[in-house]
Amino acid sequence: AAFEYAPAPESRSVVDIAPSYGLFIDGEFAEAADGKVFKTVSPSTEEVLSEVAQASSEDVDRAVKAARRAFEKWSALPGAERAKYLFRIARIIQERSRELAVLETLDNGKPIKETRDADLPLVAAHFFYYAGWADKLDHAGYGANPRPLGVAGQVIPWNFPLLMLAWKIAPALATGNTVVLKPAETTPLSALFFADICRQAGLPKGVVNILPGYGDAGAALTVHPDVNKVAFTGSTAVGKAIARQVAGTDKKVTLELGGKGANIVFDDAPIDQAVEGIVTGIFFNQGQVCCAGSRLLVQESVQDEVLDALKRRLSTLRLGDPLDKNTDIGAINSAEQLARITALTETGEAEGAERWSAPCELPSSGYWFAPTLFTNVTQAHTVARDEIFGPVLSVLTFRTPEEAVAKANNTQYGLSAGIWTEKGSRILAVADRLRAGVIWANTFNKFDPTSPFGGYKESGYGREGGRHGLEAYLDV
Ligand code: TXE
Repeated sequence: AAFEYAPAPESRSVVDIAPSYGLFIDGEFAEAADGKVFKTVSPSTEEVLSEVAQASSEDVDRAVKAARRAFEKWSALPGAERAKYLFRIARIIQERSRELAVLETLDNGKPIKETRDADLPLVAAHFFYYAGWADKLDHAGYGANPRPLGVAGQVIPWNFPLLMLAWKIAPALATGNTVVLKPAETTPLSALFFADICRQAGLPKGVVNILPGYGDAGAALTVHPDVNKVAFTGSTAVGKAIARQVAGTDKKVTLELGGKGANIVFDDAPIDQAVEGIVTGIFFNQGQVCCAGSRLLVQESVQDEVLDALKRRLSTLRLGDPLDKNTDIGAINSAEQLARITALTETGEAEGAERWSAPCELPSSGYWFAPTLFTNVTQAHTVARDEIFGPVLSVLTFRTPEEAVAKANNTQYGLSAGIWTEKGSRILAVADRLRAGVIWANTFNKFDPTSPFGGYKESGYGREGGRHGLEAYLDV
């Protein structure tokens, strides 16, 4: 096949990316039935990293058949035996975490600091955590002997490719289901490395199948008659389309969709700490986070102080080569996503919101966007309502806790929120009235496999993580 493959500079020599990859079906790497391939590029340089087989509905059918065959044996294994495989996978992830972190950074564009310190430790932690449940399902509170559903069709996005895979695959396998997973088209590589890890761990053939491809393959997977459970993380539009398609079937569905999280800063908050939390809330992973704190609600009396400190802090962030350990802000994942962010910020300016961008030089190749704030924002502005999914923070103000709650809840979404205050009683009172699945107090974007995660309203339904995450994969 014709492809361009740039030999790796020294910094990437920890990971050996092959010039081409197949689909992973029934324990083997295979070409797509129609022979189609697509290229995956590094968003920070636009170099082609590899050429990957592109699944079609025929491949989906092959993979679902393999997963169905594997289900009979896998679901009949004692939980303690399934746990051994999951523990083994978790340990191999730890052993290969340097390689996986570099790979994820190359394919996604996010800083190595994040993949090394956040993504990879969490990926391993999810496999360890759910491995621990595999032999304790009778004690999970779902009655004796809860049953797995069968074949899980899982479609994931590009913002946390390996972590979203872990959120989906670890609970599915622990509960005795088998999996066909489609990674996002811009980030297929870490899922294919994970396929290799499944082989290394001796996981029985067909228990995990990985199908790189586009939305058509995702759609074919979610509607496949022999898929019993659909798990989707991605845009609200596609989530709704999936819900419509599976309506009237017996498939169980969980959807984790968009968000427009409010980060609420009260006047008694420790300002320096809050500023760090605002930065983590919206600039972690370039803001490409479903639970990002993309709306800052700051109490009017401390607005100037918070914004001055925030602008000073943003001026110190280092944007550039994501493989550099000092980089804070990496590349936007794709040209399409950059275009979406650009269009929404242009709308913000056209509607009269005031734009400020951190002074930083953007590299000449790759997809980049400087950390940006919008002030003078009203609730009617597009930048206060639509998910931007980029490093763009919209700042609104409030006077009373009641007004803060009303504004925070004034959104179609309901995934996350943050509260910054010294008063414990206020944290509890405000959190109680926020319609969001995850609420952080005096911190933001903290994740843990023991905590259920998921949304209210148009952010979707179902929970992933924790004991609740088991329920999505069991007949109770
Ligand atoms: O999402 P898509 P995109 C939001 C965010 C972003 C916007 C668009 O606002 O700007 O969505 O991103 C697969 N049936 N989020 O276009 O298309 C697709 O191949 C089944 C928030 O990347 O939803 C990919 O694997 N699957 C979100 C996955 O769905 C389909 C994370 C997500 O892609 C499909 C990502 C179909 N008809 C984007 N069409 C979050 N919740 O974190 C596409 N796909």
